[in-house]
Amino acid sequence: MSETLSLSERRADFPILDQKVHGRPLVYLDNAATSQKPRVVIDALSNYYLRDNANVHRGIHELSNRASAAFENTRERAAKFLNAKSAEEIVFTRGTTESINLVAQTWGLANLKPGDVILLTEMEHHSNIVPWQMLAKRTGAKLAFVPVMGDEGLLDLAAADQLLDAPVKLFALTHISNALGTVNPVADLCAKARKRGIVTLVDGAQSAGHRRVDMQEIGCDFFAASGHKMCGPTGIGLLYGRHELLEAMPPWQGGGDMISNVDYFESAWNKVPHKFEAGTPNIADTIALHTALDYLDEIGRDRIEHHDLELASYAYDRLATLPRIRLFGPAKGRAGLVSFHFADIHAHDVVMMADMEGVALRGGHHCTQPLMKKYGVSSTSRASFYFYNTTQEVDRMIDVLKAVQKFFGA
Ligand code: C6P
Repeated sequence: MSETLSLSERRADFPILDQKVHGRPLVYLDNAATSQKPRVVIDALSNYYLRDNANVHRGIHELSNRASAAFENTRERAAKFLNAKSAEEIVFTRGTTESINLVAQTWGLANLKPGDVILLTEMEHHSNIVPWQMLAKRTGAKLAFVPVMGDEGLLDLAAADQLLDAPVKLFALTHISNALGTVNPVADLCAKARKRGIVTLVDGAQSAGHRRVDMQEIGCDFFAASGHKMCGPTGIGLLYGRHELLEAMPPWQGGGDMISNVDYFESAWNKVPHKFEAGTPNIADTIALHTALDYLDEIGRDRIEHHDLELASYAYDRLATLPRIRLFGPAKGRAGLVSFHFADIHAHDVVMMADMEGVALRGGHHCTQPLMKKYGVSSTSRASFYFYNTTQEVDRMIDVLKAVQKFFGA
């Protein structure tokens, strides 16, 4: 990897990376599960609690004004980060999962009827399957899935074309697969859906912190993301929704802040996006997310994307030299993760042995059980990268995996 691509100087911003695990320097390769947090984000959290802590949208005192302004500034910042048309199109949620559930429970319940089709893909995370199954049971709608082709893990786009011609009401698909590293052509697919009047939702859990995600370019109606996967705190996520849709949708949870007027028997709703944010929100984490978004844009999301691709390609090529390995996802143009399976060695054994060497991987079904079943494996091992990871860390992972294979006599 060329020197200009190396973002390893950023490692110093992440105090957690500078430690030994089981006596070995930590190699953190579980970034698809959650990213680490730079010191500026940790400082933003503690500064808020040290100086500004108050409830938002309620008080008239100075601390409440400060907290409210910082909270709403994050909404502006998130709108800019996603290139939404306005901050009103950004709803704060707990994360991708909650964003998708919100759409299912509001837009979905209001719009779906028996026989309507909810189109998903075979590579979706449980968060983009189960809420739709629950909705289908309540409304009588049906689920259909765009097939994934072979171990390369690309969507069957010809099949997608045909499936979109069924009476599809919603097409919900992931931007980047957390189990394969596939990057889906979401802009093309959303354009095809839009032509047929189909509403689209893009699961951006694995993309938002790793590349530019532009709502106008992607052209989706909804986009879901998690702050904790993009250098932000846990417990704060984003739902982008096209304004007309948010406006027409009923609220989800009832309570404080989501109303404009309450009587004993009737209430009127607040304007969007507040209509969808009942109760005291996650103020501190929202404010610290602003810092995380600034931090990512200061590095440059194009650089991060390039770094991800280079590192994942390097890892993929080195992994491919190991015996009895099955690699998942595309060989070229992949996102910053690699998923693999050793014949006769369970992923949990791989990950436990790697952990003893200080290398943090993830082994399991990655919340994509239907996809694992399709591939006939119960689990895979996964290394997922971020801009602070280095080729030296990939080399250490490969050494450890060779030792694992030797131990198991593979
Ligand atoms: N994937 C992983 O290790 P939450 O939990 O709401 O922040 O994100 C859910 C989610 C939704 N979609 C995709 C594509 C995801 O990858 C995830 C989270 C983690 O791969 C935990 S299973």
